[in-house]
Amino acid sequence: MDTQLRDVSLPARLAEPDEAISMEELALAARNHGMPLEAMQHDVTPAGLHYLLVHYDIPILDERNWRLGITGHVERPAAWSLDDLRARPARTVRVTMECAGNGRARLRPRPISQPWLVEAVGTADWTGVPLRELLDEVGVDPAAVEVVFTGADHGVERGVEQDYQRGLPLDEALRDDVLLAYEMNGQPLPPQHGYPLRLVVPGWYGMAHVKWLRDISLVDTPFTGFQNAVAYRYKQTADEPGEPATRIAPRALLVPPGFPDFMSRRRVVRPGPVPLSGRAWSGHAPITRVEVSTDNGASWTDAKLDPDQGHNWAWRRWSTTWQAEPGEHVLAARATDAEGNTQPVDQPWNRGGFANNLIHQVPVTCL
Ligand SMILES: Nc1nc2c(c(=O)[nH]1)N[C@H]1C(S)=C(S)[C@@H](COP(=O)(O)O)O[C@H]1N2
Ligand SMILES: [Mo]
Repeated sequence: MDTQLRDVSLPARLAEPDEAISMEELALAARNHGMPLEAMQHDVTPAGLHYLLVHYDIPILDERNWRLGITGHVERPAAWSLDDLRARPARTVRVTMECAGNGRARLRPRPISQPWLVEAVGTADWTGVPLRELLDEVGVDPAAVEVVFTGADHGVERGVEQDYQRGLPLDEALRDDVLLAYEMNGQPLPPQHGYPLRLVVPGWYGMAHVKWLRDISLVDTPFTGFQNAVAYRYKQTADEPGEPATRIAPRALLVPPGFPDFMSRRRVVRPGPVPLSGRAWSGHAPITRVEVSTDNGASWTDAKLDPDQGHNWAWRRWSTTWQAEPGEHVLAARATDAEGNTQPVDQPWNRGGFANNLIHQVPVTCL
């Protein structure tokens, strides 16, 4: 541990073959919870069931002495209180957010980090001020290329002490659905989801949606902070620069059918028609197809898609019926989006365990 704290930019570690989940990984998993998959029955995930990821500690902030400034390469730097932001025209976007590390714990070798299975996802209605309106007001300097968002949380990660910070390319920051959100599902942001204000970048993996915002700054060279330049990059080896993680790869998940065994969580169903449903999403393009297999991937049939929720950034419900027969089965689902992106049958491995959108498989016992 001492070495980890001192050595700058240690690569993330990979588990040895058959190395079990450690107490450190368990400690992360107990703080950073996933969404129970049965919650996919809701269009909008109730806030307490939305997945949670916090790198350091949840900062305790009070909006009465909180202000947000926009500085750097702008013509008229400015700052706002939360009331100032609330007084402006509000916009709400329904967004499916997923952690880039979702699926990591299933990879072999396993990257040692928050050990997500598949439940690091949730959908919320985020309400706030379009970032673009504030940028127009301060006047973006033509030299600016990225917007850097700084959170009020502070920690050390692989030897680098830091505030949680992310840079976002200016063209993405200027999209009209990128929000500075002060409400989640019609309520003030809960402390763990970024109170009093967070960034929402629809379609991008979770790491871009900076919580507990305390500063926004425009820069004239790409940001080289840890979360952009070291973490959240697709790398096969520790010393290559890698490509940045950005948009969410398509994924379909099943609401676990029937009922679970307490310890193994294996699913149990009775023979006969079993309704199957779930959700599918992609940060690249709308979902156009979900296929379901009830024979461990040997054959696939199209599921019925509900109408999408009126935009590209919230998950889409799918459903079908399975005629279950006594025995052991493996159910699976796979999503395809309008750009033809789909889910692989082989793990898309990288050292950080990012964007592992392997097909979801659910073993089921039919009694
Ligand atoms: N300030 C700050 N913002 C943050 C994080 C963080 O640790 N600190 N974690 C990021 C990551 S990795 C994810 S996946 C999402 C999780 O958002 P949620 O906890 O609201 O679901 O927040 C992002 N924003
Ligand atoms: Mo994440």
